[in-house]
This record gives sequence, structure tokens and C-alpha cells, in this order.
Amino acid sequence: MKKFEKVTKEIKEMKIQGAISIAIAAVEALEDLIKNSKAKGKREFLAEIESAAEKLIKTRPTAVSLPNAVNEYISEVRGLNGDIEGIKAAAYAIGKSFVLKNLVALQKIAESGAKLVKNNSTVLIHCHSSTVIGILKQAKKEGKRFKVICTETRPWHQGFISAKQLSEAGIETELIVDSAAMQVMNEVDLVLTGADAVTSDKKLINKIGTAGIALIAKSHKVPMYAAAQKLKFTDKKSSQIVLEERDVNEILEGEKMPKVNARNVVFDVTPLKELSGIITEDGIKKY
Ligand code: RUB
Repeated sequence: MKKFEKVTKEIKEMKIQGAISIAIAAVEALEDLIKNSKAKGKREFLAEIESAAEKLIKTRPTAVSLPNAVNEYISEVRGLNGDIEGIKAAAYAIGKSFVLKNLVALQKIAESGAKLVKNNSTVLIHCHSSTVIGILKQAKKEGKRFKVICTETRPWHQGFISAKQLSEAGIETELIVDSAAMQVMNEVDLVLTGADAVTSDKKLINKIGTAGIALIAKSHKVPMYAAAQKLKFTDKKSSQIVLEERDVNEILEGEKMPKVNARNVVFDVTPLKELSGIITEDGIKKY
């Protein structure tokens, strides 16, 4: 299977998950397509990558970093001129520099976010955000001692991925069920989440459960930040973003309930005013 088809399948099947990993994987899949393109002219070349880009964008609807990344890349490639081999080489280089730029942004967020993690504190996180994991690993690297409580994040249990990665990094890690967030909040000093989108009407879209955790954190006066690089920001309003609903079998786990309408809503919307701020590569933004 070609890399493009493999990546498309892996994003759909959530073998690649998390907004930024999805965006970077999509750009890398396009780079690979470009490297192996047999197109003889610019028009044929663009048609090939535009059709691939469209397929990638359709894999998951909510994380705006995916269309943002793919569209930014394609628009730069459209502007290239010259002979086809030159265009392919330049397009490939643009992809590489796009990925690098985003890795640098992640590191800046890690450094800025790590400042929020106090020594001997407890941090609660939700789902699996590679950006948040980066912050916590950076805080550990800076010599801070802290504990992280991970929600399991049903139904896909992305909290397990977070818990494994943090414990393997030598960070004290606890795992709770999602509904225990309220009960443990009085032990928590800081809540961190990732972001799938930050919309123009000042809303955070992230994994289902984020909005409830934000309200719990606020009622306990615990600061909560979302970590989101610029690629996650969109001019769209939250009502214009499709909130993904996935196969109900993910929640039914084989149970048969023919008269029950199960719904597997996987993202929710949190007003930014409920949060203490957004950690970006340009520093912390308050709303
Ligand atoms: C993952 C999720 C993450 C954001 C941010 O959802 O909601 O918090 O995508 O992740 P899913 P990152 O597992 O359904 O993709 O910081 O890695 O971009």
C-alpha cells in the first residue's frame, strides 16, 4: 500500500490520532505523493495532489489543523513555477519546512506551558494530546516533580496512551474514569488539554468531556489551559465546524440494545471564557 493510502486509512481508523499528528501525517503523505509523482506538467501534478488533499481532508471532520495544514501546503505549491521536476523538488522542500515549522511551534508551547507546572503539584489532563505530553515532558526535563491524573477518555481510551507515555517518561501517573474528574478536582493544581479547533467566536473544540472538566475546574478555582498552536485557529465559528460522531459500536462494546438510540458524540465546545488561557507558540493568550 502506498504511503498516501496508508495514512488516509490510519487517520480514519484512529491509528494516527490527535489534531497535530493528523495534520503532520497528512502533509507527509502529500510529500510522498509528490516525490513519486509521474506527472508530466504542472496542471496534471496539481490535479493529482489536489485530489489527494481532498481525500485527506475528508478523513476526519473536526480538527481544523488538518484542512489548515493541507490548504496552506497546497496553496504554496500552486504558486510554484518552472519545469515540472523543479516544481516537484520545491514542493517537497515546502512540505519539509512546514513540518519543521510546526515542530518548532510545539517546542515553544512545551517551554511556555512547562512554566505553568509547579514543583510538587498535580496536573489533570484529558484525552491524548501530543502537545500536552510535550509540555509535561518539558516540565520533567526542567527538574520539576509533579503527578499527572489522566482521564481514561471513553470510548477510545486515548487517556491510556497519555498514561503510558507519561509513566514511561518517569512521571508519576494516575488513571481515572472520566466521571471521577469532579471527585479528584480538589487535589488538582492545574488542568491541561489539547485543542482540535479554536474558533472565531471564542470557543475551544476538543475531545468530548473537555467542556465538563472546564466547568468543574472553574468551580474549584483550578486554572485550566488548552494548548493550541496557530494551525488550530480558524476563522470559522464553532457552529460551522462538524463535531464528529463515530460508530456507536465504539460505546456499545458488543452489547445489543435494539430499542436504544446510542450516540457517540466525540467532541465538545467550551467557551474560552471558561479557561484561564490558550498556550500558543506566541505565548499565552487570555480571553
Ligand atoms: C484527540 C484530542 C486532542 C487534540 C489535540 O482526539 O481531542 O486533545 O486533538 O491533540 P482524537 P494534539 O484522539 O479523537 O484525535 O495536541 O496532539 O494536536
